[in-house]
Amino acid sequence: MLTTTLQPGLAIGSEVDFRVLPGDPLAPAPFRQAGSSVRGLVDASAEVAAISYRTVLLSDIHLGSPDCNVQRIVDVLTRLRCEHLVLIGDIIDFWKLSKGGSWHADHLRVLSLILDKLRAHRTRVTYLRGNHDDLMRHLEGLQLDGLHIAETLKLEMAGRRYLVLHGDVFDHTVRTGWLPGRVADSAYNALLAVNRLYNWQRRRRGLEGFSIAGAIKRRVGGAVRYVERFEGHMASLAKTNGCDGVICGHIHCPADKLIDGVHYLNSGDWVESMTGVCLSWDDALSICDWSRQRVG
Ligand SMILES: [Mn+2]
Repeated sequence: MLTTTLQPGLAIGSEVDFRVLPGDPLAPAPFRQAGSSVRGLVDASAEVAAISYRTVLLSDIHLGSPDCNVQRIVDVLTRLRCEHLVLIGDIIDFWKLSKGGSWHADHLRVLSLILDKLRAHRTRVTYLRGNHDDLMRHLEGLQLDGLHIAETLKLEMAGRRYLVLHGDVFDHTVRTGWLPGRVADSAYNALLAVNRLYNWQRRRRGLEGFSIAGAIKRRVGGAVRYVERFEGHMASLAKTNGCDGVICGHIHCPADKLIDGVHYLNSGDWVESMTGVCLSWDDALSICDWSRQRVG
């Protein structure tokens, strides 16, 4: 089991191992070079009807938070068909709910849609806990029909072996010189509240929403270094666990890059980016961006 003292170099446990094998092993998709943002990102907005992938990995939906873009995730889950859905933590924001939060019918609808996938579509669903839904840790190891609850997962996709986990395990290390966990969370929440007001004004002027936190993570020194440290730790964790790649969430910063020979993928979130990692039926792994699709 993971603890807060885990360091890169230690193997991790409590994993569910899945092997995703295409009918014909195709050459793996070429990696993109390291960059500060998601390049070559698939614009999923063009897909107006069914969204069909072999495997879809989503994280940081934050149900129960006023900052969750719940209509967008409802829209995507309604149209999504896949063999395997991996939820990489912070799906339900119990931190927010413990302070009241914001829970309405659409938040429950997200959970219903996920259960529908299990029941009606025979989708395999793997739920990996995050820090905001750490309560799921108590259900770790549960396997019920197609539902698996675990801490980490190893997936073979596109000819490579990926370690999949939320990514909060190094918070105590990564945040050194930046902000401690709960303080950072409060500062982030305050920023999101300002962002909500700012976007409300932008939309009144007919402009698209803008993520202030996203801009800070891309441009402000301390935040940029935090993101880089996080990504480096995740890449070394993948290596020490015998994997060629890592897929995580947590920092709300979608990315697809190569770090020290490790393929680093971050699925992003449903607060700022509206993205996920998707494996197509012809075995291509990419980040899908649903931020610009029309909803409702
Ligand atoms: Mn998190």
